[in-house]
Amino acid sequence: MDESLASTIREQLLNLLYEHEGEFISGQKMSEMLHCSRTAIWKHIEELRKEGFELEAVQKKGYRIVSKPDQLTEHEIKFNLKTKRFGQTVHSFDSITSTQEVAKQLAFEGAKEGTIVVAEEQTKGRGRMNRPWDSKKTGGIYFSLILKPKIAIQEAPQLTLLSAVGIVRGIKRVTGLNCQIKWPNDVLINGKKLVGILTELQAEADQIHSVIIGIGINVNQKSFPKELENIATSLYQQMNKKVERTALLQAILLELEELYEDYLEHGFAVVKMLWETYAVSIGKKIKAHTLHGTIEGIAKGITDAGVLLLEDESGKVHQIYSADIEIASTK
Ligand code: BT5
Repeated sequence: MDESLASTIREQLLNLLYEHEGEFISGQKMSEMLHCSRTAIWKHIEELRKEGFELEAVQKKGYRIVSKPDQLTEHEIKFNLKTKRFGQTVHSFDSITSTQEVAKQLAFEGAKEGTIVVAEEQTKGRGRMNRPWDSKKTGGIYFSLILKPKIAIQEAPQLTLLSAVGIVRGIKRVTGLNCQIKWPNDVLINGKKLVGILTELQAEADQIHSVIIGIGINVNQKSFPKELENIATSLYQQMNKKVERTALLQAILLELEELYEDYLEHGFAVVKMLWETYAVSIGKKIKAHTLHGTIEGIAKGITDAGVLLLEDESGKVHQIYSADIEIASTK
């Protein structure tokens, strides 16, 4: 059979099984609905089992989904996804250098806004300033979202803050956990880093062509390499149970889309307000390590552009555009 036809039948078969989740559907019915033989259905069922689906077969009743593999494939992500655009086009990979690189290329080639690139593993996952992002196949989510907002270049950092808010809300919705945001791009839980966000721009002559939001979430990792043990955490470590990554990704995409639509229509105000309710560093004594040196002071808040305001001992307020933040005390 033609390979693409086989994969469409398989996809339709999966949809049928999902739609009848919790109940049996007979082989006869499936073969009628999908216009193929019962032998073909049986072969596809076997293929799905090899992929990690647990499918129960009972004589005279048919087949039933017992459990599905927690894989971030296009089908899994798009099934029952409630968004309009975010995640409706998916490029998924088992292993890749960095989802950022592929997303950049796709954006350059005209990919639609909302397209995501997702991978089970990145061999060159990176953070800001080319720092490495631990992206092994140990249960994290690594994805990049392509945006094409009509905003000024200097407003683009607002999208990092918007992303952090969407992620915190998605995590809360699926797990019930409350995370905090550390300016500008860390999502923390109990003081340890759970999520990193990397915002990269493609622009020409003052005009944004696309913004690629790269998001790495520690979900089901049971442990981390030595150098990260004290600073990183995963949802699994926090809850002592596995989290379904597809459901989490879907919830985050939905939160991000809602915030983004509001942002494009009404501006940064709502995101700013929400961001401040989740922010951990505001009002605290912090050290901002910038490319030009370290400034110490009290974090006063963020401006309407998403810039951090830091008041030093002399009362001078510095505008911080980019830095690594160290929270010096709980004052
Ligand atoms: C970030 O950088 O936090 C942004 C990370 C973005 C990763 C995503 S994954 C999908 C997409 N594709 C990519 O290639 N990247 C994006 P930064 O603030 O510079 O933090 C980097 C620092 O976080 C490292 O120097 C480590 O100290 C720490 N780190 C590395 N891996 C980590 C992990 N898995 N969990 C927590 N901390 C980690």
